[in-house]
Amino acid sequence: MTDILFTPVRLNERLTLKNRILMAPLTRCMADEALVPTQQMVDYYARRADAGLIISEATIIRADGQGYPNTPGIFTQAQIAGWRKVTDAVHEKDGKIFAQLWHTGRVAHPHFWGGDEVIAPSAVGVDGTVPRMRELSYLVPRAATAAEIAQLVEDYAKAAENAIEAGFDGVEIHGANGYLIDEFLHYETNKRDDEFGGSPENMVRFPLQVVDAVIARIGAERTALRVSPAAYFNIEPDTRDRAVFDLLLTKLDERELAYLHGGIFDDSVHYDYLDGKVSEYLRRHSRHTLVGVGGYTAEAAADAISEDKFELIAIGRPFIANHDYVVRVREGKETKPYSDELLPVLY
Ligand code: FNR
Ligand code: 8K6
Repeated sequence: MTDILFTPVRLNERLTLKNRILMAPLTRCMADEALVPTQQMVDYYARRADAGLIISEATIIRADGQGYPNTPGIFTQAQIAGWRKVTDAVHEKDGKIFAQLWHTGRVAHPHFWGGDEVIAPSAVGVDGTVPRMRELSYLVPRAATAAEIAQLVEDYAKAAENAIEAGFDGVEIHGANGYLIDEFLHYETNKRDDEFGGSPENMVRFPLQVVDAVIARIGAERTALRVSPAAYFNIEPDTRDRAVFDLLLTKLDERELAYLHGGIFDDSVHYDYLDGKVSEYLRRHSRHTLVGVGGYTAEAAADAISEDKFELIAIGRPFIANHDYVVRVREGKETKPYSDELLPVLY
């Protein structure tokens, strides 16, 4: 029984979702050379407009936030105009769509914007090479100065404003998966000894400044956040991170976010230092509307929502394999399995 997935949810005065199935943010590397969404992307998102909410693929807030080829941006007029076609097509089909705002921090590569350095909280490099571009090794970043951090906060706020101009219903700040914001929240990547590092109070400062700047620009009803309390991707866990996330979630409870979203690929994993799964940890420490994600079938998601483990479910890989995922679930039809071979084609 998946009926509960098809009950509407009121997030706040501005936003009510027609069902509880969110399309998870999914990087597809299909924007054009100017990082503008293409007509193919318009069609891809429009075909999935029956989701309660689409979260766009991660979209960079400025040129030096790029870490993968052909990821879209939202910092030029051409990019805003390209996204406007996507949001119009989704709205035409009675859908809703948020933009996921992204800066990859130390996972960025200057190859993409023709620079020569990368900035991050601290000069700690990530191992390895850019996916699909094996010749590009990651650089050791330079620690951002306080003035650069202030500029980043402003650039997130400006990107949020641009997203509204492009017709998005709101934004999800990408604070997960080892990218810039997440790098401030973990001891492996944050070794600063100024007001942005060294203690939980200091480590949550930049993430909260971004949240507050975005809220000030576009309103809390249209602002959401994704976080990864369990470091599992691009970053090494440290048990001291727990206190940072405890504080972050306490402080977020003083704000009114549209929702809080866990950043995880497999929510069945138990993390000792979180005393449970990511969704369980977030549920215990936050009063916000929670999005569960990570390896869920529709049936498992419906059970979890019935048991009040979270209110909304984000579906990632199955939405790549099934543009008609929502219809298939509603009609009790089988869904096609995901495989990585589906990634090179948008349909
Ligand atoms: C992702 N994921 C992801 N997460 C994110 O916050 N921003 C992004 O742009 C992407 N991009 C992305 C691309 C691809 C190809 C995959 C498979 C995943 C993670 C995604 O949102 C989700 O958390 C996971 O896929 C787990 O959910 P499923 O796939 O098990 O439903
Ligand atoms: C967020 C943008 C990422 C760009 C490409 C992402 C592709 C991800 C493909 C799957 C990666 C799985 C990583 C899972 C790690 C789990 C470790 C326990």
